Amino acid sequence: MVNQTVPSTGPSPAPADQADGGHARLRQSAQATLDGNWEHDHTVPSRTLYPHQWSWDSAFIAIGWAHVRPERAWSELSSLFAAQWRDGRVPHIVFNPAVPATAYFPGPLFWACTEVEGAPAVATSGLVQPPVHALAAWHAYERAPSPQARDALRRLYPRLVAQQRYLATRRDVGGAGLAAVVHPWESGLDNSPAWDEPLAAVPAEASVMRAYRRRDIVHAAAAHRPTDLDYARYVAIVTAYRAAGYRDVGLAERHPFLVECPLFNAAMGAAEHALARIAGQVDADPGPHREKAARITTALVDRLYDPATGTFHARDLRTDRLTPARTVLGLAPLILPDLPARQVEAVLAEATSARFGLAERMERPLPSHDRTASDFEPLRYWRGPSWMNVNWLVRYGLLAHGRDGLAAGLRASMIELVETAGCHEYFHPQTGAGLGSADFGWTAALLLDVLAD
Ligand code: 2M8
Repeated sequence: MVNQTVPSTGPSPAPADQADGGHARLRQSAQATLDGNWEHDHTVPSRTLYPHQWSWDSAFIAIGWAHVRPERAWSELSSLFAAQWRDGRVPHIVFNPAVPATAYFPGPLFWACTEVEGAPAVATSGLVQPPVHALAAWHAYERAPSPQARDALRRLYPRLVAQQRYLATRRDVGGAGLAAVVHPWESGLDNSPAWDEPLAAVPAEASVMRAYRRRDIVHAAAAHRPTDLDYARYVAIVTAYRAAGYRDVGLAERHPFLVECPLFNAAMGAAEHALARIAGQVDADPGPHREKAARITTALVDRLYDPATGTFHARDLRTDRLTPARTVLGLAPLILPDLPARQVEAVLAEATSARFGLAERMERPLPSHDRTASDFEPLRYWRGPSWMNVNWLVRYGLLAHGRDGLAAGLRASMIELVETAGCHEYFHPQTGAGLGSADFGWTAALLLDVLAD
């Protein structure tokens, strides 16, 4: 047994650290990252790689701000929703006009959205990202409730409802109650192996990228990013959508990439659950949100769960087949509190298998792809590395289903990872080394959130 009276010879933690479970410095460095990325009314994901506002980044970042400067959480979300299109879509990028157009590819000139009817005056992209905003808004409110926060929630509520309406109507290309993503960028997991099959069907040559200047590989190693062929296809899909004026009517007949993603749709269902709770605070009716949530969960299980693999997959609407990759996307439906017990058990079996390694004592957080797969790439972006946001979502789901021991194991591994490597964008899933951008927004924000529990 350690004699507590013997003075330690190692560096002793500062008094504030002792009072904070040893995490005061970690918390300070996470807040410093958020402060450094703050830009008048929003937070950039990274000053180098992503110098504008990103949609789902802002949602996760708002959760972190709620712990340290709650007014910024609401500014983050309201600045994003100020760029909402008339049809309800929340753009995946809101461009900061003060940043040179060439700082990020593809920039505002490539998207050419300000000319599109129903787009806002500020330059944006024409795509969306997973609708995690209602969940984030509710979580931020619960973390720091106040009359000001409730007013902000009240102002946000109709915009969150319009976002859901856009996805549930214009994006229900498959006609079964799920939303389709029209570009891998919409999934947020850009080069996930889940998209390999549908993406391979998009005609493109890597050589077209000679006509453009990728900015990402100026700031990050090319081996850690999507390939030129991936980018050629990303550009081809945007070009097709842009040529159609970013209209969704007729997508099934003309668009080259149409996929139902398990994470995206789980977020859409979780958003209805969150809206039901928000409705209770803003004098609205929670009933319709609960009904919509139940329908989304049923559709998700019917269409994206494969009893043969015991996990959720993406459905390629162009072939009407599930794509075979077993990625971390398949674990995301756990965030639905009404996921049936059978699917909960199956997803937990998948998560605790050697593929993902979830355990009450685990060395590293979940990877983005099956560790045992032949196409697992530990350095390349969403094809293997660990990311804080998907780990946060899975932990949220574990807590929702009362799996506190597993949630605690995941939390400890997330904290240890960032404590050792810093607030990086993503991490080597075996060594824990930091990859991509340093000082990354959602890593800092979600660390603050898990530290608070
Ligand atoms: C990454 O995506 C952008 C395109 O949207 C890119 O690679 O340039 C993804 O990790 C995405 O999930 C994230 O929202 C964005 C900004 O952090 O970067």
